[in-house]
Amino acid sequence: MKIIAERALLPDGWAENVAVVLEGARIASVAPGAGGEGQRVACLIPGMANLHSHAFQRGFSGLTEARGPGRDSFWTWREMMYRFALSLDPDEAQAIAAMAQVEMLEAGYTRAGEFHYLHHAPDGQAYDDPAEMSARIFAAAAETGIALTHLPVFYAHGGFGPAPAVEGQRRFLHGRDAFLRLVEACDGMRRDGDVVGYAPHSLRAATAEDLHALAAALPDRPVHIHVAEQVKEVEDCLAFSGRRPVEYLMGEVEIGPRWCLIHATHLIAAETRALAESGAVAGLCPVTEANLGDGIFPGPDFLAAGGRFGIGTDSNVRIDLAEELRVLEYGQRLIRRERNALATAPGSTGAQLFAGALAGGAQALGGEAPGIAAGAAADLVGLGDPLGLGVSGDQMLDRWIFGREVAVADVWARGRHVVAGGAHLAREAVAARYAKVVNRVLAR
Ligand code: NGQ
Ligand code: ZN
Repeated sequence: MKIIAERALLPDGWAENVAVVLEGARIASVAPGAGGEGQRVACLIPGMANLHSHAFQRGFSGLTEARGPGRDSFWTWREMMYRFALSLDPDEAQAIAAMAQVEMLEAGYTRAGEFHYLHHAPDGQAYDDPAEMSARIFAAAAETGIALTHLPVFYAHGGFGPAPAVEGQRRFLHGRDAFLRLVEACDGMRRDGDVVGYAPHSLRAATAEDLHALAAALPDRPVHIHVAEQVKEVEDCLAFSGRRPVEYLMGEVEIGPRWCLIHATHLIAAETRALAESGAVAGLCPVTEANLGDGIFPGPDFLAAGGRFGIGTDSNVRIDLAEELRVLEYGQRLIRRERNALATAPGSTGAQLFAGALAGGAQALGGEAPGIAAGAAADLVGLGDPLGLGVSGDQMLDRWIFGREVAVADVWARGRHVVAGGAHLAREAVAARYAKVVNRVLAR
């Protein structure tokens, strides 16, 4: 398979008339200025990593946007989310995950970091195969073609203290030994290019002792954790430990480049600096963070300190890569009353956001270094230029992220041409199954 890109974002910058030859799951050669016959794309960029997803939550997108009797918050949303989570069987979870993955690929993501905690049957008992629900995520990925970094979640407690888990959390819970067996089972499900990491859910769900034990048992893997997303979590952590969440986490375990701190919204200056200097990735999920009313990450200070970030679709309320980058930048503009707030050097903000998220996302998900180069994985996104604007590569990214004319047209995931004309090839079948499941769940 040969792609001819009018412009392509290569590791050392934009090039024109680039011939990219794919062989199986890899890029065989990249030749700028070559032209020739092949599948033409206006603009070719590397596929992005979506570093944080809870696939099942795609199934109740749009169902929590009505006001309840009191003041709504993250915590009232979480109650509704738990009720939804308790109702899903494995077939339904797989159908929803496939829909989410189809939309991720259509958005330009070629790898999903699935932060997976819906482990057990609705009554809280393990399935006959305790890894059943993880297997469903892998099965969805086999159908859709997305590369997976599967992050089985360790969830043992209901809050700081530790407080006992509540009834609504019963499908999430493990002891450490059973959890390690789950990770091992997931290792056995990997396809070529898949990665298995792990994720202590949060400082609420895992104690410092849990973190130590897991780090010792599972070295050399991506480790993800939710942290400091809500002010209440900061207050509860202070009351419990006298320290703020990120300060507490970094004081308890060695945080380095294998770590990804999801949200890390509420930081004081010392935490921002320490997190940046650790080499860990801040896993930002701007659309979900806006939807849930979390707050705004101190992006410019973090970047100025050399911090690394990636982006995730988290609740999957809306899966749109360009929108994540746009909302990330707009949050900063609104709070700082500035423009181009997350660009660290003169030049295209879209290109800098894209490059930052590309590098940070790949680091957080433990995949290979991304990039359009011979020998690299063939994870590629073709942006279309339907108006024939013929603009520069940087302008294509800025118009895609901030404007409307440019959109994802083609996606190759591990060499498979899964999105053409903006639509995933399995979209119809996956969407039909998904619609049935949502209607069934709503009727319960
Ligand atoms: C989750 N989601 O695990 O799905 C969480 C909510 C929690 C986000 N934080 C539950 N966006 O943090 O306890
Ligand atoms: Zn999350």
